[in-house]
Amino acid sequence: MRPSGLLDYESMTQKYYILNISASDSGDPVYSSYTQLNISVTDYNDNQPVFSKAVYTVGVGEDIQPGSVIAQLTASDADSGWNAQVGKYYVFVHKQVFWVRKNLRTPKLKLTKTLESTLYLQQSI
Ligand SMILES: [Ca+2]
Ligand SMILES: [Ca+2]
Repeated sequence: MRPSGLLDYESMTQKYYILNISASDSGDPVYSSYTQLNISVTDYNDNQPVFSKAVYTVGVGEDIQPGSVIAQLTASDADSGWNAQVGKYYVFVHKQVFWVRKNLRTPKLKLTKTLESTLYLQQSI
């Protein structure tokens, strides 16, 4: 969800501003003072991780062994810092058979059990 506002951190080329501000009284003579205001724009988590493909399609032989890598998945996030860290991946269906190793930059979908017949896996995101 994007916050209402005019700033978009990802498209801003300048993320730091220095303002010189003065304050003057209305007396006679006029006295003034000055200060500096440093403004840094910080990132808001307004982008979701996006996989490199909408659909991954792989074929594996029936003799594939548990622990074998079936697919390598890549998701990236347009935000910055922790807001862009993609640290968790889940398999929503067949999670007893497949698992994605967590906390990896390029997670791999692995097999946990022996398949009894040729498997044609199609993972939709
Ligand atoms: Ca994000
Ligand atoms: Ca952002």
